[in-house]
Amino acid sequence: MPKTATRAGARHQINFDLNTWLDARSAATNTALDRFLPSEKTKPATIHKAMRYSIFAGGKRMRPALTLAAAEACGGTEADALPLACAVECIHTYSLIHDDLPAMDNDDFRRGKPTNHKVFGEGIAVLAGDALLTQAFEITSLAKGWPRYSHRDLVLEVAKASGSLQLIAGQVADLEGEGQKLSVAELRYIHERKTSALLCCAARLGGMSANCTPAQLQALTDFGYHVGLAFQVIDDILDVTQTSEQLGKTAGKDIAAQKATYPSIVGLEKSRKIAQQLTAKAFAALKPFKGRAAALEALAHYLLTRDK
Ligand code: GRG
Repeated sequence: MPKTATRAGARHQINFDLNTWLDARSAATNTALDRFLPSEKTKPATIHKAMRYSIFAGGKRMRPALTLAAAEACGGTEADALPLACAVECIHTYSLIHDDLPAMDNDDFRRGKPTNHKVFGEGIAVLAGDALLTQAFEITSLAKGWPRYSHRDLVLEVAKASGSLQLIAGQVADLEGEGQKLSVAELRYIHERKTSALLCCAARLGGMSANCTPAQLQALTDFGYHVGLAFQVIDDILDVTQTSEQLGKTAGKDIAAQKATYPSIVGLEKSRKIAQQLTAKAFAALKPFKGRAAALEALAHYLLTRDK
């Protein structure tokens, strides 16, 4: 992991050991998820096996990391942020299971393993996704409420990001855009909803778990929005530059499905520039934290330079 990152165009020394930080946060997230999800033996065992199969298939845990890093930046604790980090990961994993179904992207591999429906069949995969979505709300209800952020606020935050105006809207536009020539503005509409909404929600929930100030919440919103957009531009780039083995999912899917992407509309070089510009805006959003957002900075840099 490089320890320097570009902040708003200038070389900026971060001196932050993200690998060690991420290993510890991923381990804490996995332990908490293991506690929140019913065991594989709980009846009906098939559905709990299917939920756990995808949750523990080896995702990068970037959304929980954003929640925990945002909580740290606002002076919060890991214990208070963990339920919300797990809730976001449940929503994310549900969306991947459904996205991989034959009725959607029809993918055989995810997180380096056969997709949920390949192992458990389509019916159980649909239900495993549904159950993880529902589980996310149960976990959210178990998080601590605060003077500034009640349980109602937390539930609303998760519901809005995953509902028909955000995550689902992005997926609808993505499906309807297949085979169409889209403008950059139309592509950004998809990215804002399909990807950025949940990353932004992850960062905001971290702040909310720390009873952050309205100014801090606004900074996390700006940060999450731009990091989320950069994340999807990089995802589009990796789809054409990496192998399926490296990605743990089928590479080259966007071209095969005739999906509009940044590389297909503006080319690879310009796409890389756009991802850098978006990341610079994310760094700029962290100004109010005055150096207390080292983990968030390191994460934004990692998301820009990742190779899988
Ligand atoms: C309701 C039927 C139904 C389906 C919902 C909302 C939805 C389907 C799908 C979401 C769309 C989607 C998959 C967006 C892409 C976001 C993205 C780039 C995901 C990959 O995230 P990573 O790289 O994955 O963080 P890991 O596996 O590392 O967690």
